[in-house]
Amino acid sequence: MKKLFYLSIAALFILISSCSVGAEAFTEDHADFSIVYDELKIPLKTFSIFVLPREEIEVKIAEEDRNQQYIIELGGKKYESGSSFSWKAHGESGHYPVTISRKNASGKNSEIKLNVFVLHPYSEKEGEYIYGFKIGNYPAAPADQKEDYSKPKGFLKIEQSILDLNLTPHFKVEKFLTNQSDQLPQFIVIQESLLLKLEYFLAEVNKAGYPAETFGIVSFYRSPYFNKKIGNDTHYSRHLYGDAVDIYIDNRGNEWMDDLNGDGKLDIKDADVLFKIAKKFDQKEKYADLQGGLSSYHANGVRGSFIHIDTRGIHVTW
Ligand SMILES: [Ca+2]
Ligand SMILES: [Ca+2]
Repeated sequence: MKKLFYLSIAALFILISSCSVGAEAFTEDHADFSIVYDELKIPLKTFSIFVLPREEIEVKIAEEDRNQQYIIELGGKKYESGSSFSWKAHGESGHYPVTISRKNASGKNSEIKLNVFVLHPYSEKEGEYIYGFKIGNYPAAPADQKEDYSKPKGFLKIEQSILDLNLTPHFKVEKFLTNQSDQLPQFIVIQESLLLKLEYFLAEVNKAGYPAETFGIVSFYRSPYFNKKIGNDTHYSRHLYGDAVDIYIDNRGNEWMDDLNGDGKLDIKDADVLFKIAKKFDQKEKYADLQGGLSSYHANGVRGSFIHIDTRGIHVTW
């Protein structure tokens, strides 16, 4: 009887410790295959893409994973292929979930959930507004960088119903709200490359010994109107184009950068911890396509220190 008692105590202990470990440990949440969309290779079990109404979408299976068949489930129908899937996006703006899974596989890593968001095309903007939300005016693109600085193709509408939705394993829609307004809906610009960089960088930060389940976000999308309003006089901030984000680590949940370097002070040295990891990140061959701008910023009266990262294509620091 006594033995049974000790056994159950031991079992309980194992149960409790495995639960707490499970709750804290960061997992990359990669599937056991990758898809390729718009030249981005995506291994994440949850990802999101942003397209125009009726746009042709092509999702490929990564070359090294084409040794078997895959099933895509979209619009209530299933299709099978060993290499790629093409379809036409819905004509109406909204959220259209798709799943891609390995055929005859049932493991929890054998499926990728792909959120297809059909954007509101830029042409729906009337004057400085889109459906009552102020955007302002995008500047004409500089002649030498037409592609990177052309007007966004469309806007993602953020409504209450999608706030809790995961765009990627560690970032929900609510993370990308803009400070421009505390009302919904909001309209933002968002790029897939930035989502991928956020997930890969979060994984690298964890590997570097700074555990975090997600990042706090100071600022993601800024409309030209809002960017000007908060005092930025640059017309070409990457924040206007949806591929820049200002981030910090906030495991304490007080919306302020944590004391990452453990010196008892909350200042730019904590942001510099992330800066160093981000610099190494941009130099890795594996992440060459996700390189971008990088800078750390001092805390001020209303927010803690943070770093800016983006995916402009070249590594530049300031
Ligand atoms: Ca904090
Ligand atoms: Ca510190």
